[in-house]
Amino acid sequence: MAYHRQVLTRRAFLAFTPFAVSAASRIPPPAPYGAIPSDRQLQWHSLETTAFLHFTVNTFTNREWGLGDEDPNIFNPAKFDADAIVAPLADAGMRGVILTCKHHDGFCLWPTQTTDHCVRASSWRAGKGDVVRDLSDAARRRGLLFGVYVSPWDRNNAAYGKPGYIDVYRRQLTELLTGYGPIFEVWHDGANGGDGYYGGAREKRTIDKATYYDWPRTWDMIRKLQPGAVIFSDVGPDVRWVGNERGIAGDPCWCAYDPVGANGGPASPGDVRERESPTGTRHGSKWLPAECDVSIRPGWFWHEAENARVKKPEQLIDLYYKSVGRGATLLLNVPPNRDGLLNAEDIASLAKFGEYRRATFARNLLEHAKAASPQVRGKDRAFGPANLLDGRDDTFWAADDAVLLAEATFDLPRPARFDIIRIREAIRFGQRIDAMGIDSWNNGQWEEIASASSIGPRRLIQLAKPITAQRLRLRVTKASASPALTEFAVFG
Ligand code: FUL
Repeated sequence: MAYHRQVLTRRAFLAFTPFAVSAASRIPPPAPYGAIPSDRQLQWHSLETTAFLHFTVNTFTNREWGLGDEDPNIFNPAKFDADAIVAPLADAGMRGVILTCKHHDGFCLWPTQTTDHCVRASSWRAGKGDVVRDLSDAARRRGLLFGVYVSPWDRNNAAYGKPGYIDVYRRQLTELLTGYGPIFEVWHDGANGGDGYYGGAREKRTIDKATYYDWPRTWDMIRKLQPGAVIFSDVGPDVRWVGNERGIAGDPCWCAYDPVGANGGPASPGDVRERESPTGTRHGSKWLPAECDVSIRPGWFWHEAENARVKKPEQLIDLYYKSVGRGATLLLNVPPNRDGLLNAEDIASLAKFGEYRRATFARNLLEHAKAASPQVRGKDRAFGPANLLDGRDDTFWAADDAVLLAEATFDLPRPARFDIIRIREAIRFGQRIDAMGIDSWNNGQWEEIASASSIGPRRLIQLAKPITAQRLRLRVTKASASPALTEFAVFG
């Protein structure tokens, strides 16, 4: 519910703010440049970090990809507790959680009507359990959004590779999108086709990735059932895979992207020229921002042998800067174990990661600075640089249409010591800035302390060492349209 309310608020805001600004100032906001985000994408950008839960029969067989011939009875997480799984994720600052409702093995974590290969056939809770129900409820109780991973590839289903399976897949999606409240993201994996059990056939089935799934119809169906949900795949249509499973975005990382198939033809989920996914397409035609999926462990599923190889808090922090800090979203996988709980090692890392984020980003040290700029749109305070410091994302500093290079200065009452800089563009007007620099006033002159290319929804810059400054300057050094920025912040 909360999610829909937020979407509506955002929509109302998008509809009215430009008029409100222009009525007050008689100066309209800038016209959008190039591709722009939809409401659902704007909402998704604001999440920053979300969690992935890989959980299925593999957790019990110690595999990464199940064959599809597993006995449902092996799925028996005796101490499964959805609230206990969600709590450490929420404490770490995760704003949503995506569950592998069905992985490639085809085992469904909810009592689906489409197959017997599901929790109903397992001895867990005498066949009455529903992992999707418990986790979606627990997520909402903690204020997290809920999303679904539903593998297109199904190594259990006898119809996989034949036309009939597409109907099964759509019915599975329909059950998940109509029975579990608001869904914020639908995740389509790119791994498609190969060896499997396939109802006992035990053979290799290859599909034509471009045509088999008829993706446009499935996406249409998702739009109708959950209009607020973003759809993820190698090619979107809302969120793109970043091109690696290490959690690292490109630098630059542009929000626009025009995917091309591996062989230069049309792209589809599972068939994309991966080398372009990390950076996107600078002047691409679609707003298709990157999501960085990565596991806290070497594998996606829980394996006893990997308990000692859980990423340390410092590694998670580093990944945060290399994903969220480059304008992407971090989707961090934390797999439940055979008890149906998170492991102590994973919880410990998450806790420190959360503490770091809360402590570091608590307060913009520039909050009381005096901001000035010679380039203010229509010389109107409604577009002045003070908007960069007010902690709101509906106000912004903007220049006149013909002005591509702009600068703003910030004078603090007292020197501040900081080592992190955060900048955000007002992305509802598109990604306009190509490069910028940040200077500090030092011994009577400006000295560049940082620079960056793509900004988009967010750019975080870590300085090599903390600096102390009382006067700072932000310079847009290259732009494709007059700059519009919503935040400039420093943290120590
Ligand atoms: C991959 C899958 O094959 C992995 O098992 C995992 O689910 C990962 C997130 O996507 O393509």
